[in-house]
Amino acid sequence: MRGTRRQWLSGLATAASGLVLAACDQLTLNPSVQKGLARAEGLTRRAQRLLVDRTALAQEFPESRISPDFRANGSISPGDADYRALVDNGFADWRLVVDGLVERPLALSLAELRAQPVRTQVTRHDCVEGWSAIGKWTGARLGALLDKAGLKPDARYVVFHCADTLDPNAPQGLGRYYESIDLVDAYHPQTILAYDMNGAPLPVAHGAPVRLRVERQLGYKHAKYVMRIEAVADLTGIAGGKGGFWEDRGYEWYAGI
Ligand SMILES: Nc1nc2c(c(=O)[nH]1)N[C@H]1C(S)=C(S)[C@@H](COP(=O)(O)O)O[C@H]1N2
Ligand SMILES: [Mo]
Repeated sequence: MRGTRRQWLSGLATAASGLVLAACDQLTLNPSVQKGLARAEGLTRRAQRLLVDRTALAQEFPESRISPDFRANGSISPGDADYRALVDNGFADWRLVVDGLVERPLALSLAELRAQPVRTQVTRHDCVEGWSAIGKWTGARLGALLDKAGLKPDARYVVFHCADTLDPNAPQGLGRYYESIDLVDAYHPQTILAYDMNGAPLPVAHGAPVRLRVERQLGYKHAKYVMRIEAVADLTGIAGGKGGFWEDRGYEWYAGI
């Protein structure tokens, strides 16, 4: 046989790839394989759509649409002694703690928080109880704050620990409000720690000095009176283990709208 080893090798490769192609053709002609492929493709498309939807922006409105009466719900005047002391001092002693699975834990004063990357948005709040209201929110972008603290690789959720005891009859540690979101929502551009509402400092009824806005989810996810943001790998060890005050009482953890 004439020809170089290289030619022989490339001929072999061509023959082999032809075989692979033929095998693939036969496989893709097989109806049950076709069905399987179609299913896999459908799954991929659904998964992709979910992802796309989760990073999409929530609708924003012109200021003319701001509700003249934005209802306050859940805790509206926490009686917790620690919180009352903060209110009495105009929140001068308040510090937002960012800790857990982070490289550089933070403890920011309100002035320091106001100096962080900011976003303003006019959005609609939807409560599961069936009411909605539109408000203008200004606050620190959560993603930028988490980058400042430096998430460790095993961090998967952020937990918001609040100042208010919503259920005083619950056993020790289970009556405080808290919430959690995953990193997709934490880094969503509209996820902010709001300190201003409708152009004025956030009132106590709406969560002073800082409340979460996580615009792709229902009202109960929007933790008010945020004291501490904890990065965690899983939620099972916190309070009732379901990731939030209402979740521990049966609500869905992911409350997408
Ligand atoms: N800390 C805390 N956050 C909370 C609540 C609460 O009782 N305590 N209630 C939730 C619910 S059910 C809703 S609808 C909104 C109400 O926010 P608003 O008072 O600004 O209307 O806050 C959410 N965040
Ligand atoms: Mo709500």
